[in-house]
Amino acid sequence: MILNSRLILALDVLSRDRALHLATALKDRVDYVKVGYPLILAAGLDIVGEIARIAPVIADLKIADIPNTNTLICEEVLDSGAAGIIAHAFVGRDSLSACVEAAREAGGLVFAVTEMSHPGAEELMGPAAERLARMAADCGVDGVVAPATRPERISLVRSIVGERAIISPGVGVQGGSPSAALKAGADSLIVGRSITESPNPAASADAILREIR
Ligand code: 3DU
Repeated sequence: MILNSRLILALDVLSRDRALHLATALKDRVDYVKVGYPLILAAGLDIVGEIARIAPVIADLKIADIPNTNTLICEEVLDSGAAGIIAHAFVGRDSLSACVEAAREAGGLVFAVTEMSHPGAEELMGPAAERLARMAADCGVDGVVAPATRPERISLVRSIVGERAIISPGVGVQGGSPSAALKAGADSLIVGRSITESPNPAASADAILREIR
């Protein structure tokens, strides 16, 4: 995994042109560009390959299906140029292992979601997060996604996943602090709207980079 700037851009915009413009403007400030349903549904799967020619792409499809369907989804998105995928852990060991195997075949990275950053995640995911993190590590994921909105949860997940990467969304608009998330044990921050909706995305990215250096 690339850990230079420790910033992953969440490119949740709905226009192909805007996506390509932002990826180009920010490529030297971020390690990966995370592309998910909003952009892929709006611009088509080819956008993954187009962005991948600018910066490495993590496809955030939060894959959560039976093993066979997970394999098919992973193969499609990895074939289209993604360097990594994000899958849900809660679906179970067999489903997550299917994603790990597909990623290995393609030479890609796989990250498992253990607990999400929004308030609703405290309802069901929070109480299960430690078990999910343990299972994800057992399955051989490259990393996990843990909430920057709850730095203490990042520390807990770190104690479970050891050297595996922790990537953390939830800073900025969702209220999390970039430096607190890294101090708690995150390796990289996933940041979307604080950058993409800024009048000056590059300056906003630079402000985060200054804070975490
Ligand atoms: O709140 P932001 O605009 O910085 O975007 C955060 C991104 O990370 C967004 O793409 C969202 O779908 C993703 N994400 C979470 O916010 C929380 C999670 O637990 C997992 C992914």
